[in-house]
Parts: sequence; structure tokens; C-alpha cells
Amino acid sequence: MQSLKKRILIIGACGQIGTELTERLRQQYAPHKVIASDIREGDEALMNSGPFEVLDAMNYDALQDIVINYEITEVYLMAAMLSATAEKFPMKAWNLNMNSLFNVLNLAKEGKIEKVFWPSSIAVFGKTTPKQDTPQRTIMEPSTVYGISKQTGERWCEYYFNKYGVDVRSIRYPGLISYKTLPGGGTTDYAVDIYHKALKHQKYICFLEKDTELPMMYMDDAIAATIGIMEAKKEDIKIRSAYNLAAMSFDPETIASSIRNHIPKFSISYEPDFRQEIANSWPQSIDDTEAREDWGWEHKVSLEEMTEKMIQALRKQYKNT
Ligand code: AKB
Repeated sequence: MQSLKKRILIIGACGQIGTELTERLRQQYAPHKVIASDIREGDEALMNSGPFEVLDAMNYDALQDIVINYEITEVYLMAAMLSATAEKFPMKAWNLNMNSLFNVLNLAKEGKIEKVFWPSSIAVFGKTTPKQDTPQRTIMEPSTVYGISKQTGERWCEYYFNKYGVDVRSIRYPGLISYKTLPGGGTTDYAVDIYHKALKHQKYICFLEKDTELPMMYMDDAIAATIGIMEAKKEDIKIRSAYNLAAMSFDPETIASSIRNHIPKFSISYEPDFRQEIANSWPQSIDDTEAREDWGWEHKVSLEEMTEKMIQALRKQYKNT
């Protein structure tokens, strides 16, 4: 049964995940019940499909005004600075990633919001973490600014749950691949860019080495997981830091060969940059047994299916431009 008073606020609604999350939640609930917000206005489709507010997530008062005015019950906090950009602007990344989280957690602590989703990432792991089938609980020594902010965020989420009963839920996203909105500033972004370049130029210069294997996921699965964990029964959420989440793992050579099944002329070459070191510090595959057992997570889309969907959708997009 859908709660009649449910009102959702999405912070960072114009980003890669936020765009599709807003669309999906507006399909699922009445559009006026899903308030999109971001630091800047988004594209027409997003702006015209329901309420939108310009919001700096670091501004507590502005955030509180929106929460009170719209009688918000749930917040999805998707605003963040990702791994590659965060290495260039460490303090800015820290301030954005942490202050926005504290603002939302504190509103929940004060009873102004009932439920919070906050995304963590595979970036919480580091070089000393077991690389294959990385367990839910293991050594975590993140070496990036982004990873440090996500690991810290996880600790605070768990603390706010234990200490103040805040119903906060989180998953550790792997690299996410989608065709609707481009990612920005991540280390896994190559796995989106490669499809665009394959269609436009039939070739791609990759900023990671060919055998850099990383955990990845198609956006439809990521959105299903995000809404899935938020809709799960409270007692089924046994981990209040963040759940491991997995779908597939591949390296640049393997995704290139799946693209070649559709675009035989496609070629890839390699010019690794500073992002190689970030990727080298992350796991290659993830054990997400607990998410599957606790709240029924299952992924649907494989690498081959994802490549087919990406190429079909982007072909259409490029034809229409
Ligand atoms: C990034 O590459 O920074 C993100 C992530 C894995 O969290 N996509």
C-alpha cells in the first residue's frame, strides 16, 4: 500500500542517477509528490514533469524550507562530487559530500523527515581490501578523497541510526552505465563514454589500462536497487552503513569486444592517466549476498544486454540530432 502522505525530495536530481530516479519515482507516485532539486536547473523533460527547486544541499535553511513547505517525508540525497574531480578539489569535495549528508541526517534526527537514502560507493575500499568477491565487512582503507568521504559517511549513517533512530538506507554503487544523462567526474565514466565514441567515431582512447577490471551496473538495475531498499520493510534493513551491491565486472578490453559485436570496426587504444591509480585501489568484484538475502536485491542486466540497450538507445539519439 502506498502511503498517502508520502512526499519525496530528490537532491541532485539533474545528475546521472538523479535524472532517472526522478523519472522513475514520478511514474511510480503522482508527479506532484516527487520534488526534484539541484544546484542548477535541468533539462526540459525533468523541469516539466513535476515540481523543481533550485537548492544548494549545503544550505541547511534552504533545505529545511523545502522540506517543510512540501511536507517532505523522504529524501534521496544524490548530490556528490565523484572520485576523479574530488582529487582535484579535495576540500570542496569533502565539504559538499559531508555537509549535505549532515544537513539531511540532522533534519531526520529532528523528526522533519522519516526516511533517507544516501549513496555510498565501491570507493570505500582501498588497496589492502581483498580484490575479488570483496566481502561486506573487510579491510577498508580508501586512498581517495571521495572514498574517504563515503567511508566516513557510512560511519555517520550507522551512528545516526543507532543513536537517534534515523531510518537511513544506503548501497555501495559500482560504476553506473546509462544513456540518458552523462556521468561527471568519476573513474568509471569511461564505460559510458566508450559507447558514445563508438557510435560517433568508431574508436575510443581509454584513460584506464585494458585489463583494469571494475564492478559495474546498468542504470535500470541501480534505480531498482535504490527504490528497492527504500521500500523494503524497516526490519529487513540490517546494515545501516551501506550494502555491497553487484551486477557485473569487466575491463575495457571486454566492454570493447562486446561493442564490436554491434560495431565491428570499433577500435580502442589506451592512454592511462591519474584515474588509473584510483581504479587500481578499488575491488574487481563484489560479494553482495547480504543485500540479496536481507531485502531481495537481484540484478537483471548482463554486459551483453547492456551493450545492446546502450547502442540501440544512443543510435536513436544521434539520428535525431
Ligand atoms: C566514480 O567512478 O567515482 C563513481 C563511483 C564508483 O562511485 N562512479
